[in-house]
Amino acid sequence: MPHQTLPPVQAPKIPNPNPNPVLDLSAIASVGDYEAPAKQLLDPSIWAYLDGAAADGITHERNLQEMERLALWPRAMRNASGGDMSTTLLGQTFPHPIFIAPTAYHQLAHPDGELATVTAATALQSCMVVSTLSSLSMESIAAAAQTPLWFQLYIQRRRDVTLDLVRRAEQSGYQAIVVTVDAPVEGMRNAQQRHGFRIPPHVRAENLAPYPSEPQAVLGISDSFFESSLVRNAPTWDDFAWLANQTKLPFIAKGILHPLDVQSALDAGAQGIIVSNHGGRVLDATPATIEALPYIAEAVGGRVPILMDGGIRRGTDVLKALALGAQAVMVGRPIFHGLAVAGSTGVAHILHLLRTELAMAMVLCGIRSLSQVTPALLSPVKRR
Ligand code: FNR
Ligand code: LAC
Repeated sequence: MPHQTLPPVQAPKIPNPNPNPVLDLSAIASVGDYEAPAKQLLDPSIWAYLDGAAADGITHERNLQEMERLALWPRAMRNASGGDMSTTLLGQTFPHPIFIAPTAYHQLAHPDGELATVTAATALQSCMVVSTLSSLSMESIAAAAQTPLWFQLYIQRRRDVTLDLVRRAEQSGYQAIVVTVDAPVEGMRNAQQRHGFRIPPHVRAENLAPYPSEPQAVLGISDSFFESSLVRNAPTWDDFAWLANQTKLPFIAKGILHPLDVQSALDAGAQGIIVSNHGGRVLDATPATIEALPYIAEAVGGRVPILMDGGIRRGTDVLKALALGAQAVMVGRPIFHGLAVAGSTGVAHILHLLRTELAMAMVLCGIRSLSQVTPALLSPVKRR
């Protein structure tokens, strides 16, 4: 029998919203294709913040490289019709496992900021995790959302302020609190320093605007970092546990990389774990998240759901993370690339591409449902 010719799968072309003649957006076919035009459009110091990583960027690169080294091991002739990509977490079913990671200040990339992002998330039915440091208020983002929202919490120095943030999230309909546990201090942001990055005056952390600003620690040459207020006031699992007791919303710990931290998180009341190294933006020289994931999955032992972020750029990456024990993934930097190039349309297109690629990879691996995804989907042979 002759080969049947498959129709080419066409990504919908997006209209060029940029009058900038230097940019040819007609060539955008993948998530990665958004990066170069985004860089071209943004001020170099803004790019250094949005796309940058800590120190030498080794962890960030490793997230991408280790993902590439893994190989899917497809199975043939297994019909996948009737398949679906839904995933159930914390009692809630999501139509697909591709979530938007919490990231600060979307207005740095596009004037519509988080409103553009949440519109895209709604269109593609993605769960969006809204950052404590969003450039629009969590209330205004929620008012525009018709998709599940989670609120990412940076525990503040003052407990009353932290609690007020949680109450506001409850009142505006957020369905979970994601507490970021891997960034008590900022990390060596050398790219930002080299470019003299400052948050421009028209952008601010709108959620924190009602509260007195926290004093900035300035470290003199002979001051001990360990004794600085930053380190002295850094949150601990006790704060997490105290907070988790104040609300009915599920608490999820974001930024777990070591399997020995899993029990501490669960003891403190975490009902979900996000394997993350903050996209390599805090501590450089760590394992990639895809390397840490199987160890954490083993430590969790199915007790709570696991999500992973860092280096998700393809539908096949989603499948790899799911094969190693995640139930969903989150995407960070590409959201900014989409925002910078085409606002809401760009973000929607990025989510659409990832979702389509995941569906295609499932069909090609003969998988009908994400519950059929197991470690057997990965080949033991890795790229060197
Ligand atoms: C982040 N990230 C982040 N995480 C968080 O918990 N709260 C935050 O406010 C931010 N802000 C933020 C800003 C920017 C510009 C970036 C790039 C990232 C980390 C984010 O949630 C996620 O862990 C990584 O971005 C995932 O890696 P990829 O997808 O960027 O490779
Ligand atoms: C960052 C902080 C805001 O990664 O989490 O820039």
